[in-house]
Amino acid sequence: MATRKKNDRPLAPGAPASERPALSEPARPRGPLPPKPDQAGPDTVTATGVPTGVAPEAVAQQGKYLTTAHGTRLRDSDHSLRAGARGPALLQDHHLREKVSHFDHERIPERVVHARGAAAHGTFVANGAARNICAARFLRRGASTPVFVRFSTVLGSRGSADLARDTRGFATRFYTDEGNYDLVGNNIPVFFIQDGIKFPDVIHAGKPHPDREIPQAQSAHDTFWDFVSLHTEAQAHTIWNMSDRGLPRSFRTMEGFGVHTFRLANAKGDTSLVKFHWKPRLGVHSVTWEEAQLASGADPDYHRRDLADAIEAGAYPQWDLGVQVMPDDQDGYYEGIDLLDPTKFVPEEQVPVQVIGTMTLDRNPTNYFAETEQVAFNPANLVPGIDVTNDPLLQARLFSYLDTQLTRLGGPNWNQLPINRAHVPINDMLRDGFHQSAVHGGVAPYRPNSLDGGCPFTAGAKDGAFIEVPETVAESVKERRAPTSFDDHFSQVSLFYRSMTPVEQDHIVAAYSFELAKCFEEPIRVRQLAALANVDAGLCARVAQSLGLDAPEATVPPADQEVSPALSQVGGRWPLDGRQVGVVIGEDSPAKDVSTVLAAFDNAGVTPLVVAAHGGTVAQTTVQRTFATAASIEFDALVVVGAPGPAPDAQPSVDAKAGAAPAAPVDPRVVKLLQETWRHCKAIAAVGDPTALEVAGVSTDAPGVSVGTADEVTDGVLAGLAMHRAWERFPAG
Ligand code: HDE
Repeated sequence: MATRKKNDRPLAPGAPASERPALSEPARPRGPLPPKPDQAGPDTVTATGVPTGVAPEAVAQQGKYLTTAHGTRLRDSDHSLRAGARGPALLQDHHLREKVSHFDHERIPERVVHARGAAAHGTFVANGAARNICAARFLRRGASTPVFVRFSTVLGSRGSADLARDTRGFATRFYTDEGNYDLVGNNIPVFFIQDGIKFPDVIHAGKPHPDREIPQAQSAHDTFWDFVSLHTEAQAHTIWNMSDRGLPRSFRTMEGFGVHTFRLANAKGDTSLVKFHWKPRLGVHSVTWEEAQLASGADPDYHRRDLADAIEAGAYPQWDLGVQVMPDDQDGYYEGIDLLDPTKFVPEEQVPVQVIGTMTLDRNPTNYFAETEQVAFNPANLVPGIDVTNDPLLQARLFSYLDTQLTRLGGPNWNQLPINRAHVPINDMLRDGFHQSAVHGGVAPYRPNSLDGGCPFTAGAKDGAFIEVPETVAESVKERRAPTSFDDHFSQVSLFYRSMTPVEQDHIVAAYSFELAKCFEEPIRVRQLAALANVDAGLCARVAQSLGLDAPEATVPPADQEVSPALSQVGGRWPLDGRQVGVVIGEDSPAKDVSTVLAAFDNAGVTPLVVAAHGGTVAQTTVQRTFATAASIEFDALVVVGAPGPAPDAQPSVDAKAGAAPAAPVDPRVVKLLQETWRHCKAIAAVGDPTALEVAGVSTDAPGVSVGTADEVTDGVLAGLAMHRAWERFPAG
């Protein structure tokens, strides 16, 4: 119960106003209240990385004795309490009921989109380049801010495969000293729709068919293409999905984009409009469609494993955060591009990306559920200096992310979960609700109040308050209408296709051909071809030919012929950190050559994985993969040292005496590894004996293939890895 202050007087019913206590609020803030439990930092080091004084084992449940949820030590957790060893279980068994009942409720609803994801902790360090345009303190030169990043696919369920052709989420939380800032972006800079009211439509169309719930995690089906061919503003995003961007090699090799235009304000209140970009230090790389399909079977956790393994190996992925800065004349256009239309991007040749800081991910989550699953991002989590614009897609997101957590995380207090807590004191007046873990002090969670000394007080600009940028709202007519500039659905789609290299265009043609061939309804294929005719006549003709349909004529005037080379991801030489090379050896492989190859890769920061016929030791080397467990998709290059030999269990055929062919000279599983590596245009090498390559049909003088001494071939492989793929070989039969 509240303690009354000395000068408080109970108000007599009907007392004249002159006798009532003064109603004015206290005018000055008093010192801070003692911290409430929910204001303390997260209980575990995993959410903050900062010691909290709470022993980790106290919350990690790694203490000495097993207890019930209420702390009573247990003697037995393996047998239920029964009426005799062979008798019925007793209702009295509290531990049985507690254990099974808790298990029954272990699952929470998965995210309605972006259900499948993987995450990591890290740090963002600002270089100060944003000082003239943004007042946010975490962008000051040298400021170091803890971050948590979750990458995801969009369409698939939580248990779906990582390498589905899809957009990837790239959501970053900055735990700044002004509160949480969430940059909830994607690996594609444009979106399917221009207005958030269409989001349920595009997602319903992309998710599995409602009758049989197939197909899982993919867009190659009728409802998706039905929608995007009818709602042609979706073509902007769809072509990125059909390009190599839909199949990242790794989360570490993806760009990230804020998508919308945001408004930055500096300390003087001057504003500018920006697009956010994350640029991976390792470059942007993808896998081929065949690899994606193989990975979906052989290793559905391909991206999740890659991220965790790289961090564990010390190959910490890094991204530079950059901004394209446009003047804010409050009409939202820049040289003919509508910056409020999220289906449009600003070519980097037109407005260069300026780097404002670098993010390093260096710590894997301790517990997937507590951190990766329970993290709840929200584009409305902004800090002073960063504000939203009137992009109608962003405006709807400002509502959706808070709303969805009420169901997914079971109530309004999800922001108290360790991974969601800001690393600053929280002084809200939100109270009660499911799973309230704070024990709030005070008696006056309302404003104005006098009983808690008027606390908490509102802050002014000088105290670091978030103040919306004053913006003149140009149109004041209440209406459901898009501006006419939103009607251009094709010009940038054409620009994107034209800017691709020939091999990237081949991939796009193949992707449309595959996806549309998976559609049952011919009118949908025909309608999508009509959309492609407005993108590029050549693209349309090639897809039409593959489908066995006629290519229609364009219905919109042709776009201009400019290109944006920055859109292509082919070319350049890139760091090798965390790349993996398969090293196939046999009993007769010279141990010296094997150790030379392994040492060279180790020194280059590349992880060699030794593959042999059986586990244990072969050629004095520890084996990491056998012919049965190795899959080409986990290697960025393949080296065969000496002759790997025939299958170890290959027996002479019973017909051998009758003159049948002898056992194959190279194990067929090695041949398959080589053939796939060849088709996927990865570097291949043989130390000494090239027999295995020849048996597999690998042309030894093709780009990206080297045969020679251990030193020669490792140089060749490292050069091939730096270029990612020898695309000259594509398509390789
Ligand atoms: Fe999201 N989106 N979204 N989205 N989104 C969610 O929030 C939504 C959009 C993005 O790793 C949900 O907590 C609406 C654009 C990412 O936890 C939900 C609209 C972009 C993630 C939601 C959009 C995104 C989400 C599902 C149209 C790129 C995963 C669970 C107005 C800029 C975050 C959740 C994570 C997640 C709604 C459009 C990115 C339902 C209504 C555009 C990366 O609130």
